[in-house]
Amino acid sequence: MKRLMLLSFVFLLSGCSDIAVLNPKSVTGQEQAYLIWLSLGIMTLVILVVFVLFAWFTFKYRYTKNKDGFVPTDVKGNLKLELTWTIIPFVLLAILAVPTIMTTYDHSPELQADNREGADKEGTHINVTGQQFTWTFEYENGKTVHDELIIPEDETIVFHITSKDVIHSFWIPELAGKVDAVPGRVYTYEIKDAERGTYRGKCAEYCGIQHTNMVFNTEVVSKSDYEDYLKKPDNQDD
Ligand SMILES: [Cu+2]
Repeated sequence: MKRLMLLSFVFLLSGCSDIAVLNPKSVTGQEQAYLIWLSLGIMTLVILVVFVLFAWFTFKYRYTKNKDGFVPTDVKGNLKLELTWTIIPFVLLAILAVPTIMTTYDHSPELQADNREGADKEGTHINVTGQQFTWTFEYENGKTVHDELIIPEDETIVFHITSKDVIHSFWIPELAGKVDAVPGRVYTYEIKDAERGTYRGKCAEYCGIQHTNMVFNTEVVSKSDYEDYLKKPDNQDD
């Protein structure tokens, strides 16, 4: 039975070999993957220390015959130990919090204006609108396209994300983490230096009966191909 459980665990793990989030194709994705590995590293360290101490104490203070009737002396606090187990978690949390907050703010810059036109930041600006059950992408020259996102490689793309109805979530797992698309608000989100390729995008917030079909294709192309693409007419089908 134990072996069976172990085996099924190995099978479960083997499913993890191709996690897009851990194999990112953009600088933004790499920075986010680094945070995942950093937190995993710190958690592993903590769990190892806890488990080793647990095993050691269980063994050391186990019941044996010659401890019969033994009553340990009453200890009233230990400043050194208490300081140690207060300061170490504090330091670990700081190591985790500082890069996480810096990266988060860096990837969601505050701009002078919510909309593409008034934004002060360098890069390619694209308005993203979620609506049951489609994504609309509006480029800098006004070109508007549904469920197909074309972006230039090796550039900073600034998305201005919003929703027309309910909360959706904009997610291209191979390029960057998800961002909520909230009606009445515009969130800015940057994807830096994407590699050329085709990636799946999806809505990552359950938004209604057709939520699963709220997907889009992302194509990262060369800068000249991107310029050519902008000149082509919209593919608006409604
Ligand atoms: Cu959805």
